[in-house]
Amino acid sequence: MKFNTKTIHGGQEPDAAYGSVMPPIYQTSTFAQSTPGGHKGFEYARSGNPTRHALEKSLASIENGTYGLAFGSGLAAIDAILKLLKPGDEVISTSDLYGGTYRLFTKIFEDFGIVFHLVNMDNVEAIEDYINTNTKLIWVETPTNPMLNIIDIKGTAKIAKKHNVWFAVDNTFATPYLQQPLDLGADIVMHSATKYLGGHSDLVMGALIVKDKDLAGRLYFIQNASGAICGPQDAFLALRGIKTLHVRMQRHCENAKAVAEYLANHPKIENVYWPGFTNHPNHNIAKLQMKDFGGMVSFTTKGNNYEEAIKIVETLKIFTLAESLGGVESLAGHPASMTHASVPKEEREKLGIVDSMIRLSVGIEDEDDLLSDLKQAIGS
Ligand code: P1T
Repeated sequence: MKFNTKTIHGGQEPDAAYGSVMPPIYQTSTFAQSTPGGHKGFEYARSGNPTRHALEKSLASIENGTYGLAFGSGLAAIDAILKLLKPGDEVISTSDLYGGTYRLFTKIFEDFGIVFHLVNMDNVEAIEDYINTNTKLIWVETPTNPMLNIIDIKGTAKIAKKHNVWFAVDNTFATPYLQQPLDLGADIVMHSATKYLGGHSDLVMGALIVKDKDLAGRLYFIQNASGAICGPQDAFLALRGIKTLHVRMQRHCENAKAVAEYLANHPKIENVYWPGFTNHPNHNIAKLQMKDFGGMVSFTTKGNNYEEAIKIVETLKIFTLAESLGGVESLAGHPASMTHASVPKEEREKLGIVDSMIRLSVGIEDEDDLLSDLKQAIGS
């Protein structure tokens, strides 16, 4: 089955009870048993719920995995991966990360004795310098949030395999429409399903997808033991969102290209970050491992003018100033004060997340309206 069919049918069958084409929302905490242990596959809704199960099968299908797990948020999904580790274990991660992931690493798990090496992965061979016998996990976000750097998934997978460490990819920005990390050698794919998978800014959810049975069993054990599951209503909404992922992504990519090109030619804009530019430092890897360049664009104002950036985000009308991304509607964010406020200013600036940076999640509205909105907000 091809991807555009999998989003609609992958892992899905009409419901066994009445043949409903969409799975019912099983809004229940528990399931009747005829005798202790005598149930129809579900006993308690933290351990499993048929609506969540339908979503988990869809997730596994679209990422070319075997097992899917749905969580209450993207961070809950990352939290579950980190619980595979023990004090003293080490993680090598991209330095350029969603601020909440950085906070989870440095403010929670560091206190439990996990050691994090946050490194620039432009050259994946540099990863090997940090590998030792305690290394258990390589964590990659690609494209990164908000700098839109691209990390070589295949190259990283080779290093992970050589040293026998788990390799996880946060595929939130790309989605499986653009890249399928398990096919490129990753062990775990993670999503903030809050974003493109849900696609309509109406839920908060996380997802993990793996191929390996033993790893799936360990992650399921953590999901059930720690309990950060998603509810059935949200599972239903995510399933509905996934069914249009391919058509939405196509338009996100087209509109983002138009926005990036408009900004790159604007005299009041300093830098535009979008992996589709041939002069983007990782453009060649992006071309190799992604089908298109995604719906996210970041930029800075001329002379790193903070006041000008704030004026722009306040003046935009169709782009709503808000956290998050990946919904059908366009959003604008100010990473330094919003999504990346938990990264210390000095660290942020080293990564390029300056105070005049604006991050756009380009939606699927009419391209002309989006460009007009930017024009009226930025001026000429
Ligand atoms: O918000 P949550 O569903 O818990 O997902 C966390 C997360 C993980 N990984 C990436 C790449 C993300 O972008 C996020 C969440 N990001 C935002 C809320 C944001 O506006 O960037």
